[in-house]
Amino acid sequence: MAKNVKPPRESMAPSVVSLVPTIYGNIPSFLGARPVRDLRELQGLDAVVAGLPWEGTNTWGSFSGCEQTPKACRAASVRYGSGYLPEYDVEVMSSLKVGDLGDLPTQPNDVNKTFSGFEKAAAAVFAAGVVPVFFGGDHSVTYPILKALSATRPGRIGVIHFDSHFDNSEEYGGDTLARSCPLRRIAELPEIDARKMVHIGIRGPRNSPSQMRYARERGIPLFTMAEVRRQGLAKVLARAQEIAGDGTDGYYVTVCSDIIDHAFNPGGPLDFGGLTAGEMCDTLFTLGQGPMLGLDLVEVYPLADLHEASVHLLVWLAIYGLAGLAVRRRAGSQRKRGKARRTTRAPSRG
Ligand SMILES: [Mn+2]
Repeated sequence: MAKNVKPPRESMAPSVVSLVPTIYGNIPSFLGARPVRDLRELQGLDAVVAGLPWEGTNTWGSFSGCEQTPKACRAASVRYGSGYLPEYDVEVMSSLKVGDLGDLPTQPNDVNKTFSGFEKAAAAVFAAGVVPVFFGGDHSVTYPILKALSATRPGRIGVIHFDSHFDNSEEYGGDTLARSCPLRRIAELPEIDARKMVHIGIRGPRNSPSQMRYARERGIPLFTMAEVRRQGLAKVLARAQEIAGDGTDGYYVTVCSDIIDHAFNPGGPLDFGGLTAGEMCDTLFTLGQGPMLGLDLVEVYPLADLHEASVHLLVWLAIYGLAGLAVRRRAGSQRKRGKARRTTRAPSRG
């Protein structure tokens, strides 16, 4: 690292790449976050970014390469300096202690070994009380994460799922851990109450009647995209927070990029009629301000991503989610300070 190079003082200035710590090879850490080389270094962090560079069974033609998304997102994040959002006057990197755990190891051709590694690392993140932001990978990666999270808080986890698809198939070509199956595997976990899961934005002809039946049978609340348009997004989000937060310690948010209309998501799946990019940014800012226990962003294909538009979009979504978390933490510490002041000022009753 060049010693005579000064870091940019303007938070909007792209970080001087030579000053951003690398996470591996020549890949910078996410928004210049502190690299976390050992799970013991998680203590004291507010949030941690981690890559889940896994692609299992392919369910449609050329949609692949999503194991490259985490490193593409890290490289793209350099454009956003410290992650400042003027519309909310929040600067992510000065408001939160964020680490970058790098990419979790995978074992090609051994999904079980790979997922048990993901689960173990996620368990350490949750045990340290740190909010993870995971970059997939395909959507199957959400299952080991929820397995780890629900084990720490049996029966007390909500799940808010944004997707054009149910992703609740029993199997795909004999693979029960394929990208079209994770929501079913999650609903089957004994520590998960399926009625505290919520599907939002489901639409279009890449779904099947049996998937709809499964959601109904298990009592998983469903807001199709038609329903989102009818009620309005704000109302649906408020209702989803109520459902996923009812009697739980909080909710986990999983986002398939095809919740967003393909017009805004050229490097994601070909699904139309979805949310705009801006609507999804605001959505994550809103959910981040609630008891969000973790977030994943999955199914972007860098090899098909013209101008890296979808990769940048995922970075934006992560920043908006983290900004929401920053607002929540700020409100929390103000409450704590207020309480401490009241306690010191309170007249002695002894
Ligand atoms: Mn999807």
